[in-house]
Amino acid sequence: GHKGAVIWMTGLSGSGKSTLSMALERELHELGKQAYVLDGDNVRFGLNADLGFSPEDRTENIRRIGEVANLMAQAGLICITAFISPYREDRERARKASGEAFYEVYVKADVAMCEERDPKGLYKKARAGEIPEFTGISAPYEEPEKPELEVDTAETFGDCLAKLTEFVVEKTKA
Ligand code: GGZ
Repeated sequence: GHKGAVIWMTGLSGSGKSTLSMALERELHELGKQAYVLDGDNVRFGLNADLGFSPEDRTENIRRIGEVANLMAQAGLICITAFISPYREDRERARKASGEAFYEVYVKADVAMCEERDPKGLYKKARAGEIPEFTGISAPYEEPEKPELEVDTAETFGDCLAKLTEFVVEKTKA
C-alpha cells in the first residue's frame, strides 16, 4: 500500500508539467500505486469550464483544484496536479487544504526556454498580443520559495522523471 498525497506541480506553460506528470503517473502505476493526474485537459473543460485566465479566475481555478486534490488524497490516491498556479498565495491555500500530504514541485524552466520550445505556438501568439494576460509574457509567475522538490528541465527528461518518481515513492511509503 501507500499513503494518499497531493503532488503539486507548478511552472510556466511549456515547462513540461503535464508530460512529466503523465510519465510519473505511469511509473507509479507500474509500481502498483494508485495515481491520477489533474490537468487543464480534464479540469478546465469540465469542473472549471466557467473560468478563464484573469487573476480572479486563476485563483478560483486553483482553489477548486486544491479542494478536489485533497479529496483524492483523502481517498488514498496519489493526486498529481499540473497547473501553472502562478500565485504563491493560491498555492499556499492549496497546501493548507491538504496539510502534511501536500508536496510542492517546482518544474523549473525559464521563459526563454519555454518560448524557444513553444510546443503549441502560444508564446508566439502572446507576443503578438493575441493572447492577453499570458503567464511569463504579460501576466506574472511567482516562483516557489521553498518547494519540497525542484526539477530543472535543463536536465534530461529521464533524469527529471527519475528524481520525481524517487521522491514520490519515498514520501508515500505506508
Ligand atoms: C497562461 C494560458 C493562457 C494564459 C490559455 N496564460 O501550455 P498549455 O496552454 O497547455 O497550458 C496553459 C494552460 C494554463 O492553464 P492553468 O489552468 O494551468 O493556468 S492557471 O494555473 O494559471 O489557472 C496554456 C493555456 O492554458 N493558456 N491562456 N493567458 N496559459
